[in-house]
Amino acid sequence: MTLLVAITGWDPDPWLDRFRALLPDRPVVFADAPHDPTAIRYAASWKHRPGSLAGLPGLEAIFSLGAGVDHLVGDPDLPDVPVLRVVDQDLTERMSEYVVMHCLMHLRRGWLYAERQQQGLWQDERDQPAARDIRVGIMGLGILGQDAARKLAIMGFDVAGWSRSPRDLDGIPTFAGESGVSAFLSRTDILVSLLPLTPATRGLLNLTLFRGLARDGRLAGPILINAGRGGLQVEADILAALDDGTLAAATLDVFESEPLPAASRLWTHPAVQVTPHNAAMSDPDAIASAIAAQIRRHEAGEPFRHAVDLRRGY
Ligand code: NDP
Ligand code: OXD
Repeated sequence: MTLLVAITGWDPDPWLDRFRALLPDRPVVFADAPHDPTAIRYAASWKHRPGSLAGLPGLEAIFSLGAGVDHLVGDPDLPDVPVLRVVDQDLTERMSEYVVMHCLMHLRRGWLYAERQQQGLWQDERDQPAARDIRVGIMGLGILGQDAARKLAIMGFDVAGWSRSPRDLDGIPTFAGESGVSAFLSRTDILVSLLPLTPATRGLLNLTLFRGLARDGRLAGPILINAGRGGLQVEADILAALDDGTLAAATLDVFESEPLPAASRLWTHPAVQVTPHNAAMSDPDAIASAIAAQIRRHEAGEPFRHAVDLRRGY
């Protein structure tokens, strides 16, 4: 009944501690430590080494430690067992905090005033649109996109959303698929990406798409916020769009290559805010509890929740 914890890029110790406390009736082993592959029933992964979950004959399920599962789907040797993703209130609320905060920072020119304070400058901007004047478009209306949309609407933003299949969100206009994308973009001043990375979404945030954003808004120009995945964006296109005015600013939490390379111009571009892929961190307390509950439910004969559709990629 052993749980294998396969993590790279994060400190595994808090995860091992939480799982051991929550599942005291079974061994919990770190993938890089010696262990008996035949004893493993469950694996909990964050960017496990590709191939390292193969050769576990008793494996019954793989749990992602994050909401995104591209790190799992990308492993060509992933065993054919259910893959379960994180759906957790703690993570969802963290993402909505990030999205609302950055929309408000752009609306209220938070970075401009921080800069002016550094210069000892008492100077305000007379043109101050309200949230209701700003159209926010959310790409991805899943667990995270829906929560962010509702919270932005509470703040007064004029919110709409876009997804693969049609979604019905109380009072929030929605658009779907390729046929809905241009109408969605043309009513968007701040574009928020909360999409998963799949073959269909890779490179979607590119110059052609940015050119479809609204040009008649109350901000200095369209703004991009990407907290989905770095593979969604074409960074050379973001820089080109910022340089030629197609975009006025960008907040980026995720990057084509992470950590963002020191040589990237995104670090120093005056219109870019960089955060280190922490828009919604996976809290070991919250996520390990949710996974332990899934294991107990499964062992009581109940179905797993939040299974990933591997063909769809999310
Ligand atoms: P969900 O699976 O709940 O939702 C995904 C949404 O994206 C759905 O609305 C889906 O459409 C839509 N979508 C998928 N493919 C397409 C497509 N080709 N065209 C249009 N819409 C598409 O995911 P979550 O909301 O839980 O998470 C979203 C992503 O956020 C994660 O995959 C991860 O990459 C990222 N993330 C980032 C974090 C960070 O710290 N930066 C933290 C956590 C997650 P439909 O509704 O039709 O299925
Ligand atoms: C996630 C992430 O997918 O942290 O949860 O990016």
